[in-house]
Amino acid sequence: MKLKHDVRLVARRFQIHGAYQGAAPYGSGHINDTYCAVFDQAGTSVRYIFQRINHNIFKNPVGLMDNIRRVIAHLAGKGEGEPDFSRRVLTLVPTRSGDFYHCDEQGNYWRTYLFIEKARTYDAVKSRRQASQAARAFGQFQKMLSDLPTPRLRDTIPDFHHTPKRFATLEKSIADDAVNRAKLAKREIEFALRHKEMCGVLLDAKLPERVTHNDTKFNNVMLDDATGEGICVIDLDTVMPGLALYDFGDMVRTTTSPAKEDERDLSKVRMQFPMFEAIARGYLSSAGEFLTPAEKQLLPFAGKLITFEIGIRFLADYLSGDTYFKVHRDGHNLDRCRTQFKLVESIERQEAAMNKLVEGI
Ligand code: ADP
Ligand code: GN1
Ligand code: MG
Repeated sequence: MKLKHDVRLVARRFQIHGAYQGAAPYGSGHINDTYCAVFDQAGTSVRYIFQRINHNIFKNPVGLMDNIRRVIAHLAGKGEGEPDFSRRVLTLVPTRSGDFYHCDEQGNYWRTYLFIEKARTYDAVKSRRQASQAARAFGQFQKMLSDLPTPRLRDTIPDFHHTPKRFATLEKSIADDAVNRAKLAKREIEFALRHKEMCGVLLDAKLPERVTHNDTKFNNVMLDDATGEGICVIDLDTVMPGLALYDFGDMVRTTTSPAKEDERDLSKVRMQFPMFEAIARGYLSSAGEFLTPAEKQLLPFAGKLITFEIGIRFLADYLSGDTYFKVHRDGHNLDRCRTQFKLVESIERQEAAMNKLVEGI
């Protein structure tokens, strides 16, 4: 298969020994280009992850890699000596000149990670145990980064979870209607406009700034094949200062519904209360010790808000002609928006019970 990029050529710049055997696109991320490449090392096939950083979205790839380097060094320092330590933290492979990224002739920035074997990510959650393990791992991740030494990490995307600004972008895309699609998304636009007033709640709550992941999708944590344990948090591009609730909110969004983010049969999309309970307990088992009462109380609301926020981002991108998220079919971003809004409705119906549950943990 002809790849979009010459991974073989890129691979030569990294400190990897053995003969390059081939590479293939990997995973289902919406932003970067990820490849799994295989090398023959003394008769054994060894896999590596190669990623091209999307520099249209991450405007400062060098600064971003410096964030990631610091985060990994900090996590690795804490885990040293633990069993299976090398599978619990991502490991960057250096280039031949000793950097952690390579800029190719087209101006693309590349990085390489050791492949974490005997673990995988899932696009949709299958069991309460998986939900709880993912949430525990993300909570642990926040806890371990709570004493990251200064300086403050860079904002790799400014205002990433600033919901009112996301809403303003949506309003502009509705007004511009650049590709004449607003008429195809009337109901979704109405839904968004009806929910505008909740956008500022987390910002107004004056919650503490922490180091957060900011993209805690269920497929950004690797679960161990043998034990099911949430073994390694991945996709560190958006690790930066943020609110703990952004991370919990995105867990609710991606780890409580049995359906994939782009499911077209909306009858399959719902917030399953037992899954919410699993992530609330899993997250609080690791993050409970540092969260303030205000943060804890807002956990269910954050689930609703972050689901709404990603929904309006998909909608704005649909209306602007699909310039941000990768799409694989017509109307893909609108389909994604619809699942998010369906989930918001499902959360709304159960919010009182969700609040009661969290109060009791
Ligand atoms: P994106 O930003 O595009 O979502 P990710 O960093 O999440 O990129 O990687 C995409 C997928 O590749 C992940 O969902 C995971 O399945 C796989 N992956 C990423 N890093 C590793 C790794 N070090 N070892 C094994 N698989 C990985
Ligand atoms: C993107 O890179 P990926 O696919 O893990 C996006 C997230 C969205 C998510 C929606 C940098 O995440 O913010 O929540 O898609 N990442 C960026 O699935 O915008
Ligand atoms: Mg990802």
